[in-house]
Amino acid sequence: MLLLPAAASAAPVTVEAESLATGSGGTFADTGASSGRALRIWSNGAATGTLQSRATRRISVRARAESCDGAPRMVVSVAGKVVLEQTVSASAWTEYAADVSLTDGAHALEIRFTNDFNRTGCDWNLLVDRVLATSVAIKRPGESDGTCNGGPSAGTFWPEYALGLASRATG
Ligand SMILES: [Ca+2]
Ligand SMILES: [Ca+2]
Repeated sequence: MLLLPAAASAAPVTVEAESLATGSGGTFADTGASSGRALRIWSNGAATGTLQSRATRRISVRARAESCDGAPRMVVSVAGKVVLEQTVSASAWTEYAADVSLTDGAHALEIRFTNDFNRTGCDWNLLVDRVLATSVAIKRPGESDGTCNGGPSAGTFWPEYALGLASRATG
């Protein structure tokens, strides 16, 4: 009998923000962005599309802000459920991520800008490059992969393993 490990990884899935549909923004060229373009959401509203999930366990959104006296708020939903709610204060491209657990297949993806602010010389806009869905949630260093090799259950801290990782990392 052949024992296969549980599906732990699949190729990451990328959704370019500039491919999303929105009535509240527009795309622009950016040499620092994935695929050379990004989406500027300039007023309150959503950009929507489809995420093809393959064992998705983590969503990472690459975003940045045009801001002053505060910062735009980004709300990311998958299949109608909020998975990430984040103030985007960085003016350089930054990853904002959250652990999720999605069933395989197509899910509605929505990125919403909720707090536009505009006065003379100051306008908040939410800039989004892409959404990356990966299959393995990022573990903190030292967390066990599970009870094989005599370790504790998955997710608990295992100092000996962490020390082994650290010594191997510096060796
Ligand atoms: Ca604006
Ligand atoms: Ca892009």
